[in-house]
Amino acid sequence: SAPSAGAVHVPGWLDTAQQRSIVEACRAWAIGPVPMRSAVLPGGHKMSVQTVCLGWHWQPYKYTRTADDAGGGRVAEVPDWLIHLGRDALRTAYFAEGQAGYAPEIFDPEDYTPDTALINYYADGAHMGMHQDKDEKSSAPVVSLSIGDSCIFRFGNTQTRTKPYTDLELVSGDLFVFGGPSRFAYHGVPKTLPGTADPETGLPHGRINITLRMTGLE
Ligand code: MD3
Ligand code: FE
Repeated sequence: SAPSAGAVHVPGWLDTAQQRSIVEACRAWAIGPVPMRSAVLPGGHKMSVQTVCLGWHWQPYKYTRTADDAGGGRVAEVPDWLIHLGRDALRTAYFAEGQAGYAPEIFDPEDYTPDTALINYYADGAHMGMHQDKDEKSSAPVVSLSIGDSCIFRFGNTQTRTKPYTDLELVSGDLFVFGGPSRFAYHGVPKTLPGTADPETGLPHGRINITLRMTGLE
């Protein structure tokens, strides 16, 4: 379905086996070369979400090659299989026949080479406030994959962090693509729904969200 131009939700896009292998990869990335951590905002607030990055290291509000706020190491590369999964996500979201979000003008999947992936882990009680993703120097779509506990995802507008917004549930296996005008919309995760994860994915507790992005940096 398409709540706004360029935003396409594909429920249940990843099957259980795919989710299980992604969870396994995330468990390895969470350990190193740069360990998963809660980023600290410039005002001193420590985010409740924990993040590990691939390709580029995100810290509020910039991308660096080395994790100078987390030990100084260099983050792991984005693996080819994840880049290919991102292209496949765009093909599904924008090009699939009969797809409500059909919008081939937004971005050609064959040109999609995400150079960073942010892996967010939500333990029970973690949330993410309303924000825009503006640290990338590219308007290429963001691909979002959800695994584990369901969450309430709040999708807003490009002007303010307040209403109007739409709350929807993201479930394990869901794909969401944010391109075109939706790319710079405010969004957040007011809460997860603990106890809703299927242990068959390898993540019995908590929620993982992976976003693939093109930073436009070199
Ligand atoms: C809409 N993550 O990492 S994913 C983030 O579930 C982030 O962890 C949330 O917001 C999460 O920055 C939401 C959905 C999402 C991701 C990026 C977007 C929605 C977006 C960028 C632009 C517009
Ligand atoms: Fe975001």
